[in-house]
Amino acid sequence: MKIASARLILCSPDRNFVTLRIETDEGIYGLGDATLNGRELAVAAYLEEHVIPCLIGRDPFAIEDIWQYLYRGAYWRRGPVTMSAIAAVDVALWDIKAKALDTPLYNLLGGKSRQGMLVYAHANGADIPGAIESVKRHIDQGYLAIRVQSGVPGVNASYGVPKGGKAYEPAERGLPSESLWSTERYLNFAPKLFEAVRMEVGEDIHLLHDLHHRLTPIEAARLGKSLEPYHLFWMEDPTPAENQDGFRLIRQHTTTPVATGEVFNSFWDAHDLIRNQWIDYLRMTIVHGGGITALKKAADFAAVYQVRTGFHGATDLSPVTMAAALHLGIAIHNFGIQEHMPHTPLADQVFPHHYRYEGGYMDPGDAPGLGVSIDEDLAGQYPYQRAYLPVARKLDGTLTDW
Ligand code: CS2
Ligand code: MG
Repeated sequence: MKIASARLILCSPDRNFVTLRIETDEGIYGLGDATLNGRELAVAAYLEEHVIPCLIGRDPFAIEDIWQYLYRGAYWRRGPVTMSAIAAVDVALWDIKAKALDTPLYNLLGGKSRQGMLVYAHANGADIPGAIESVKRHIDQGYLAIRVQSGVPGVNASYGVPKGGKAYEPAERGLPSESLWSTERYLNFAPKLFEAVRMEVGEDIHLLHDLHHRLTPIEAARLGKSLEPYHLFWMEDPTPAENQDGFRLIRQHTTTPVATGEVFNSFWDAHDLIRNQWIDYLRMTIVHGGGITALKKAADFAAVYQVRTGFHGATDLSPVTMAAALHLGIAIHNFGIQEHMPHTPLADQVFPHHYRYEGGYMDPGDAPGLGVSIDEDLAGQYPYQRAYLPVARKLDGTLTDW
């Protein structure tokens, strides 16, 4: 079998997605997600101009060799654009191989090592009563683990809280909006939120919280400590992770478990965090981290240190990435939890898929390959539109991490 052609499908069914379709000379095709939120066309150009020409005529079964060719062979390494492009190729090739062997992809990754995968939902509200209401709605849908975000009094737009009660979606069409942030107000508020939620839902529901890189290490340490009575499943992205030593400081002060990695694009971003046991959950994204080939290695390294996975699963990753995360997660031993932020009905229609949610768990389904296809006619009705993530400023106007 040979790779005969490859092309990109750009579409915007409620949000932008970049999808790579690789075709073989035997009629089998594979899909890979190449979406990098707010920078979509950079990855599209990288694939179109630099990667696709190198793929034609290669053996699609030689996944490791093609991965190394695109990584080492480029000379320039890492970065979200490069790694998302490599991931798109990698995932499409795994899809092809599993389809060719007529088996669900998880069987090529070791086979199922659990029946279902615990997932967490997103609850949010403009204030504490609103957040509690949202948590209860998710409990009614069977979720056993729930991330809770709430508006903070005196802060005009908190992370994870949508305008007008809609489902949270991180990108906005047009130019970036700006929001204001106050760490002081947030730090005083967050323990009150979790005290109220825990009181309302009891001890059996897992609660998670995303700090979205907004604190310094010592601020995150204070927050982790103040949240200990409410025993969170994790606090996510407590501080920017470029300086990995910051996590040592957090660890010295609190037993609240720590998750990070959604902006990492290489195993090397996580290496020190894992080998020093400064984190408990690795949240890398299949698409931005170099695909299944790269994430399987990162997960196996993490397993040695009892660090578990919590693959990023926001709506800016297409159903192709969600399927890839589910196939990998159901196979590896150190799976921890999977983020489940459902796509809009329209996005689900554009990407028909076999993965399913039931009673707090998801599974990838048993269709050969990834079990995801794309309705190109429908996709064609929703062309790409420029969109950005918001940027954040402190109350005095200083630009800060969103
Ligand atoms: C978030 C994301 O899912 C998460 O935990 O941090 O919503 C993140 O903001 C987006 O993926 C950014 O594109
Ligand atoms: Mg996050």
